[in-house]
Amino acid sequence: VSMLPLPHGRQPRLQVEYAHAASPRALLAEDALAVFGFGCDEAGLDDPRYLRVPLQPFRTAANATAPYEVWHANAPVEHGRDDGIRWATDGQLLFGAIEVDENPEAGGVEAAAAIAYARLVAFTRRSGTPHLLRIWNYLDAITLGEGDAERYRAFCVGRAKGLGDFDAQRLPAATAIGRCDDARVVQVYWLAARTPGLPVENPRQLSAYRYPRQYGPQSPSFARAMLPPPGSTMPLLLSGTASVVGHASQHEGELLAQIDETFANFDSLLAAARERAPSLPARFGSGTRLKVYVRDRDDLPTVAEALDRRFGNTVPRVLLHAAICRRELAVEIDGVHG
Ligand code: 3EB
Repeated sequence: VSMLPLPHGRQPRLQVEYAHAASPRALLAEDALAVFGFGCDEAGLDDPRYLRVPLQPFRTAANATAPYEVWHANAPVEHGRDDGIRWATDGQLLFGAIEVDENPEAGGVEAAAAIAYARLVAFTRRSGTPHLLRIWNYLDAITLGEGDAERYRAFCVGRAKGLGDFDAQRLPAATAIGRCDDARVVQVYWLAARTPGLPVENPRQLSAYRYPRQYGPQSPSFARAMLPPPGSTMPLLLSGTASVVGHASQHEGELLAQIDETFANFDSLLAAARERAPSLPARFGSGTRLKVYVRDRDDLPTVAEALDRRFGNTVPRVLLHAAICRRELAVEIDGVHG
């Protein structure tokens, strides 16, 4: 890894912004750790800090152009490419991204996930920022296949293999979502830090790493949320959250009830996080950013209206068309809160 030594005196800083711009280049300021463009027709940019996320954004009359997501850290940010990984760091935080093609003759999605995670872990461990805080996983046709042959379950097996020996109580927060461009490529991007964060579990939900066997041979490897390292200027990192109570999906076929249940899960998760970080606001507001993943394209306007009713314009959010990893789940939400 050719990362230059960067000043360590400062505390980690992360600010997530949804920004409209004619091109992502305009958003690559000196403090930009990462810039994300959503959708399949997003042209993009050849810079290690720029990542095209293959999920179609929902456009409304008021939101004719899709926003970019920008991660601001401490300037200056160093960036580069190593071993198929694009990375950027300010010495406190690391953004990394890897994409691994699935080869059906060589293990398919399971092997691609194992390769992606083994390289992610090796790279991050030998960097100056070895502590994983948050991981996003995007894979195609996530619920294709029956029983243990389902692609999400195979992904979970590959992820755990790539992670190697891990302590379930120290897993990062995560999202695993279906991309919708038919590309059989596992895309993984992550945020790591020089000092460890504190994983938070949700008292309303069984820890995902303890899910029973009925959901697959390998339970999903993630924490429900991650509190940032002490002293940092960073939000709480919220994992993908859906209408799951205990380990069971709730309200099959009832979109609005699933949304309400998801926010009930967030209320409980925030209460758990506030036991460790009392200054964290108890409710979502102007310091929150949400990404809302909606399985059926036709549900997008209904979800947009439900969020308008709940939050008005107080909580910045992006709606994305993306498949959830259980067929009965119509919506999943992740984000940051501070
Ligand atoms: C759930 O609660 C919904 O496998 O990384 C949410 C967030 C979900 C992350 C993952 C899966 C993952 O089980 C699914």
